[in-house]
Amino acid sequence: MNTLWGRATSSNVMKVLWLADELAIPYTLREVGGPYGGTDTPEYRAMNPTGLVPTWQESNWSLWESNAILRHLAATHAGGTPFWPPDARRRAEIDRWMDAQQTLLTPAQNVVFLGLVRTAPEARDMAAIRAATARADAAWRILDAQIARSGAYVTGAALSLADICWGVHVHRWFNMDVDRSESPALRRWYERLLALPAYARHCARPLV
Ligand SMILES: N[C@@H](CCC(=O)N[C@@H](CS)C(=O)NCC(=O)O)C(=O)O
Repeated sequence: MNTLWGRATSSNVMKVLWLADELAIPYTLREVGGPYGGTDTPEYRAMNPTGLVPTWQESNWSLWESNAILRHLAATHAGGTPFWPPDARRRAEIDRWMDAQQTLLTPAQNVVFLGLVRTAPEARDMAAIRAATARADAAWRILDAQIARSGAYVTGAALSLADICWGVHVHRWFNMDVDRSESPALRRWYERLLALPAYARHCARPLV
């Protein structure tokens, strides 16, 4: 039996919820992290020494880092191939955008999201939030240009793991009160994602 350890309000957990839904992978959700706690126990740290979520567990084997979990699930379940095709160049292009979500987007967007959504107004560092908004906007402009070139999805005509990695964040981006550049291709892509039942279920939630 599979167990997903995490909380549904986490963007990195949303990635796994979304893909598991697309591929009809069965699992039990064990709520840990954030207000649930439970990530400081020796048992949890033995599975995931970072103490973060998500962790994916298959009987006596477990895996952490959300993007590694996505690759593992796509590689081991029916229907996963279009999300992470075996062709080396196609796979590298998807991996590149997955890495860019972690290294380019998230360090900036996290400051904005945590500052505006999870920090009381009187405690906000607005200078830091404004600077991070500019960096996040630059990352989204890069993706906007990419989607304008590639067509429907991040790396082409088909939904892939790259869309999952950036897609969990675009709902937050369009629903925070921030200065955003015009990004028509990004907006059309977001609307395309909203039409996917698994995205609507797990990712298009009120921001908390
Ligand atoms: N690079 C890691 C980052 C994991 C991470 O930062 N998770 C956040 C939630 S999105 C977390 O665990 N926060 C503390 C908590 O929820 O207790 C991944 O992609 O899995």
